[in-house]
Amino acid sequence: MRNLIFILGDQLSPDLSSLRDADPACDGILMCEVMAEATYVRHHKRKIAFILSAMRHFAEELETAGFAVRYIRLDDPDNAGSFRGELLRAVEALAPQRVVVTEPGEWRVLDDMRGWSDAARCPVEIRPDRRFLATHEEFAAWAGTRRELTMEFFYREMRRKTGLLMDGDAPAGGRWNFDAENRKPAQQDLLRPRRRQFSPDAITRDVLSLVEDRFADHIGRLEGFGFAVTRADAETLLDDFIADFLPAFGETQDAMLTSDPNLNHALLSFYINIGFLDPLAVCRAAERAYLEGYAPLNAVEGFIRQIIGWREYMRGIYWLKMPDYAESNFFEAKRPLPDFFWTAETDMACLRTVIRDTIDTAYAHHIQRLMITGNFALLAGLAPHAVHEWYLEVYADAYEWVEMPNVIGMSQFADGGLLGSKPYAASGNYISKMSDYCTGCRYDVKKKTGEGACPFNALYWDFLDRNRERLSRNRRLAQPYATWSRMSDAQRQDFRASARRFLQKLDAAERV
Ligand code: FAD
Ligand code: DLZ
Ligand code: SF4
Repeated sequence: MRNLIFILGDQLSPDLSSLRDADPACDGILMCEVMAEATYVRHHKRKIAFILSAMRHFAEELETAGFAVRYIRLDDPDNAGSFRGELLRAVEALAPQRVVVTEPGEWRVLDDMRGWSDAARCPVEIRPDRRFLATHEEFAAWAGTRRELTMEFFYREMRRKTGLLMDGDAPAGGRWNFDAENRKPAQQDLLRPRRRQFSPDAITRDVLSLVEDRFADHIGRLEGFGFAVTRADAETLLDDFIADFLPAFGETQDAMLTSDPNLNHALLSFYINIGFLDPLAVCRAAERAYLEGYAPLNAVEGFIRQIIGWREYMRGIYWLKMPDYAESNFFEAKRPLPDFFWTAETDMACLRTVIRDTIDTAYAHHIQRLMITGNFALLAGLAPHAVHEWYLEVYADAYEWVEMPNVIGMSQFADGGLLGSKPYAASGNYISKMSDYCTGCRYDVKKKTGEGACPFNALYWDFLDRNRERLSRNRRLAQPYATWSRMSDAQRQDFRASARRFLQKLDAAERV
């Protein structure tokens, strides 16, 4: 054998760099299902089932293309349990001239991978992942020239680089960013099309029973599993999104509704991150909808910005700052996550709804992740590393390169503002404005303190008060700090006492 090409579970793309010059006549493929990857955090059952089924279908695709695939299943009695162990077994069995692999999406895997060549006594070529627009070097060069790493400026570079939504050198419509038009609350829309679900085929059914059997104690439900597990089906979902949801994607991007957790979001991150959908092709499809007059500019620009802006930027930050980034803890927050993060058993309707949906579907949209669970974790002083592990565990689109900067940086401000200019901290008023959660809540969002008051209200002021040293010089927080200063001493004490009572209940594992 010439090359043994090792393909990881989130590298399911036929144009992957490790497959660039692959020749079925002399190269072989290695893919393996290993316990180490399913348990380094205790991933949601649905996430494990999705990845394993997608891997098995992709292996079939490669076999149809003529490749010999060494596919190791989780229940293979000789399974070594880890990437390294399976690589060593494969090298011993197949004696390739070299191993070729595309760089992984997580630092811990790359760190291990760097030792594979010595361990296997075989050259290992690690190729860059070309499924992103900016290379690590390009991102580092961009970052190196700036005092502040503002995403908006990076995004403009990516617009210029790709030509997406550009009229020559100028942005289409005369503005780079139409976000101001994308902050409306949502109304119930009974005509909103339903999401397509795929019935599990024989491969998926096998995987579902394997996961139920091996990971019964992991979070999540498998009933109703309807993910696409092939590239072709993921492309159908992209077509559905462009036709049915993109036109209205913009306006209600930040809104939340109890009865309609997805609104017009794409639900495509699973497929983009695993390699079924090419991010640039997704953006070109959205741009086409705009050029053909099918979707408005505010929607298409907002959508494209998430992918060539935020997604690329997050990856850039991750590789620029790892491994130290994982331990960032600007506020020195230490509190463990309350149990309700795994059970949804809380009286706070906003958290209960989002966590319940997360347990059921391994999905929540951006504002639910940022302004409900993330906001609560920030205000309640939960330890950012534990918060990061929870997000990595529960969402089916979560891989460290994208999850960690979103959690540690954007949501928890644990990097002290490298990534965001102010913490995404909000009181109940924001949640009440952008969602209908408060109408079904035991707490009263209008009540500031005392029995029955929305906990977010006191927690918000207490968070600002307790972190005054760290935050009061932040110009974007001047207004809330001025409001805090104008309050009477008694009012401030009331907020502090209310927050303290709530946090004591949390620490005592009482129901909140
Ligand atoms: P849409 O809202 O429809 O957006 C379209 C696409 O844009 C997404 O599919 C995704 O590819 C991209 N995108 C949007 N926002 C971001 C962002 N902030 N960073 C990177 N890409 C983005 N995204 C992940 O892919 N994996 C994660 O583990 C993850 N963890 C997150 C944790 C927190 C605390 C927060 C605040 C955000 C996180 N995100 C993560 C970003 C975002 O929430 C998801 O990408 C999005 O909800 C996926 O759903 P969608 O496909 O319906 O996205
Ligand atoms: C997340 C995951 C899981 C649960 N299982 C596997 C697996 O069995 N085999 C595999 O190749 N990949 C898996 N993955 C995805 C990897 O964790 C991912 O490829 C690395 O974290 C690098 O991003
Ligand atoms: Fe959440 Fe407060 Fe609204 Fe209840 S009242 S749903 S706790 S914001």
